[in-house]
Amino acid sequence: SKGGVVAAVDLGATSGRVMLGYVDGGMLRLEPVARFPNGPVPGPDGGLHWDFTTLYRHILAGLAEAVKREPQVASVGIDSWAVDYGLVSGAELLGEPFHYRDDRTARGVDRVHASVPFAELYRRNGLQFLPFNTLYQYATERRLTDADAALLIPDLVAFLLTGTRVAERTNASTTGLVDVASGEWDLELIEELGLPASLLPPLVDSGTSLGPLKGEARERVGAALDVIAVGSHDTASAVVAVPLSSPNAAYISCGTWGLVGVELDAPVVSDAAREANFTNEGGVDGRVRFLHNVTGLWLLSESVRTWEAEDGAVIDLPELLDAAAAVDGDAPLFDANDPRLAAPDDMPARIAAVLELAGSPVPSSRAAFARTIVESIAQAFANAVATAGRLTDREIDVIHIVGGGALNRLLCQATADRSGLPVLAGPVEATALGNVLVQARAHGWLGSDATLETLRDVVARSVAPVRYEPRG
Ligand code: LFR
Repeated sequence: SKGGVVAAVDLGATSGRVMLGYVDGGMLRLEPVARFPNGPVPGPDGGLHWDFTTLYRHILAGLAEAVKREPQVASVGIDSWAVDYGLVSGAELLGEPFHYRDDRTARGVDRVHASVPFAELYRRNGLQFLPFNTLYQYATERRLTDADAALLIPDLVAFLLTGTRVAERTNASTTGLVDVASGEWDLELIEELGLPASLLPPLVDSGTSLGPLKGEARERVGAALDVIAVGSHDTASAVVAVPLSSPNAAYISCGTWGLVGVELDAPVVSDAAREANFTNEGGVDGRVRFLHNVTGLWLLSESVRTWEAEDGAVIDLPELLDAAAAVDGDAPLFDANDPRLAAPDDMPARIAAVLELAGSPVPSSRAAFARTIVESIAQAFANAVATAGRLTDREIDVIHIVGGGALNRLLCQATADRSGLPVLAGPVEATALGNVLVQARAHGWLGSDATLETLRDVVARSVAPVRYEPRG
């Protein structure tokens, strides 16, 4: 049967990777090629930015290594976290992109809501309120008039590689400027907000070829690889690779964030959905990712980062989680989505302050602290699953956890226990798998009429999930 090999670039908030994906006989296998760190960096303006220049260098080096290992590689797809963008003028990037955790967004929220109230925005763009949604960032952006395009991170990478300027639809849906009903730029809204529509490139669906690598990129990588638009929002690619085992399954894509929800054919923008802060993000093939952002492993990774700085030594995470699992008694809980925990640095102190203010005991050991974090995330997951079921009139009967969180056994078991539902954990690399599968389909390797269900069958055949039963 048909098959081949493609490359996937997957950029997360704490690390990026380049992988090779082998598709053959309806099976799929990933091979890691390069992994590099990522995170917020202070800029000369005092703001929080991404070091995109370094990320891009890693991407080129990773792709060069992929081509060296596998000269037959047919194409590359790029996905990343959502909402953030780079401004370009001609071929030049105008400064390092802002990080969505930069606090300028608060000003943007006030400005946007002063011209278009949130309830109206929700009816039009279907997005849950997150202070960093791109439209709020644009409202504070000083350099818009210097630019001739605003490109979301994966589109920016694709542009630097190929010279093609597009906005891939799944990620564009997170800007807040796409009409949730039509899937097109909401030109009226863009005008009401005083934003230049000319900065926004044409929307394309995943599966679209953006052309071959050009110029310096082609030289550095050593091949004229074709770039194919995938579900360029990492969460959209992850949802492609959830091996949904029931029509009433919920999913949690768990990394830095825990994206908790269900897949729908049509958006739900009811008052109840708005009040529960559920989003209608664009999925691959026009599906709707009806979900809620829960602050996920960010709480743990930021705590670990603080402790490592205190110790001047690396912490073994599996060991810490084993110790956390062994802690006796009820762990005190806090609201994982507390906005006071959104910014980087001093996470243990800030969680302790939140617990104290609520009159809860503050865990005295790191193990007990980790336990409290994981149980609080699991409780927020269980609540969001229940809400997703209520808002869509579904009797949720199983939860799939994909992404790095699927490796966290304490979190998976706690989610099963707190929701009363079985948890199926895996695949861990769902995002890269979804990226690869959309490319494989574009090459015709999965048959001429492959649907998302066909793609999920490939995942189900290739990766066996780990099952966690709820304990009474
Ligand atoms: C996950 C994710 C979420 C998005 C957040 C910020 O990596 O893409 O879906 O809300 O990051 O971009």
